Amino acid sequence: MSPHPRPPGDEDDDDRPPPGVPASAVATGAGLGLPRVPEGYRSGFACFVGRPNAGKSTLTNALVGQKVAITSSRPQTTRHTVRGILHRPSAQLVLVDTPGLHRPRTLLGQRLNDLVLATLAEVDVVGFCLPADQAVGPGDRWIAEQLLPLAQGRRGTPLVAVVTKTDLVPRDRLAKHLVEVADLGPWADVVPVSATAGQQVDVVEDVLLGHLPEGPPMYPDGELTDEPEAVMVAELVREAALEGVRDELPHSLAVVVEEMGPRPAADGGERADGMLDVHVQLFVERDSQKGIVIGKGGSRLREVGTHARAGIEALLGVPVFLDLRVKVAKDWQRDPRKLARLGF
Ligand SMILES: Nc1nc2c(ncn2[C@@H]2O[C@H](COP(=O)(O)OP(=O)(O)OP(=O)(O)O)[C@@H](O)[C@H]2O)c(=O)[nH]1
Ligand SMILES: [Mg+2]
Repeated sequence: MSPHPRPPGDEDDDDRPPPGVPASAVATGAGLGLPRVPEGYRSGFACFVGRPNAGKSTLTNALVGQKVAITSSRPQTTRHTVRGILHRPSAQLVLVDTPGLHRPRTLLGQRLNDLVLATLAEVDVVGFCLPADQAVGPGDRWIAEQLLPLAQGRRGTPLVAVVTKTDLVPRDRLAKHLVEVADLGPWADVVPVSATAGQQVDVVEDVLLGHLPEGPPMYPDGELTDEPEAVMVAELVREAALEGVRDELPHSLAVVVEEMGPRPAADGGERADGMLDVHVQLFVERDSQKGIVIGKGGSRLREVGTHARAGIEALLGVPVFLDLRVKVAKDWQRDPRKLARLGF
């Protein structure tokens, strides 16, 4: 896994305007052979922040219309910034889903928080996600405090409070919650949404798009994410492995794709079905965890493999031979060298 996505604004993508070309030339496509951009076209970055488990990744996927970020009921599922891209006739919105902000207990936790705070500084609009089924707590107040300077700073980044999971609470409780959230900070908007019930997702979209500056698209039409395939594959395996594990284990899991390539046919040539060989390494922090992940006679690991393979085949569009191995990397969450090796 390589959780090193480019920060917003980092222009090393071939499809982006070449450096030194004035934005106006790009906007009209003048002399560059680029497609014409309609008058008033908007583009920019929005980032979702919030406590772990607030529903940021689920909302990102709902807005993009495809799974670009894994989700789970375990806190701290997201461990790197994931970009999902929305294409509209008059706008392009790059959504940056971030790890949940929390009180860090490990070096990994600290790194994740730092990553979120760095991302915040570079986006055009921030969506602060607060779950409707949980009272506004000290964690939310702390995040609101971190956001305040963004709104007051030179960029004057608009802050939108997004009250998630509205399907979980009755209307009167939601109304009270919305008032509490409104009092928490200088929000440009407060929007209630349920990503799983598909309620108000379009309103979130409209509100975020409304805060984007004018500018040309940054990604080619139809591109929904810039996550490398190997990262998405590793994430799908981690999502499957998170299912049904408890306590500390979700935090202790890390997944890396070791190798991915065409599976040769029996005669050594190419296979007609294009099957891929995918070798994946799962890391845990202790021997006891290794046993849990593998399960009795390998039963749990087989289930994880079956589940993950379905997702990977849907993503890549070819049959996949998935090989999963489990290894112990003792206390990797607290070890700078191991963190580096795992890409953090
Ligand atoms: N009922 C309901 N559940 C939701 C909704 N949105 C998310 N969830 C659930 O909430 C849990 C957490 O969702 P995620 O999207 O993974 O949350 P997150 O904020 O990305 O979490 P981290 O990556 O850990 O920070 C999952 O079990 C989701 O299915 C919603 O609108 N309604
Ligand atoms: Mg997430």
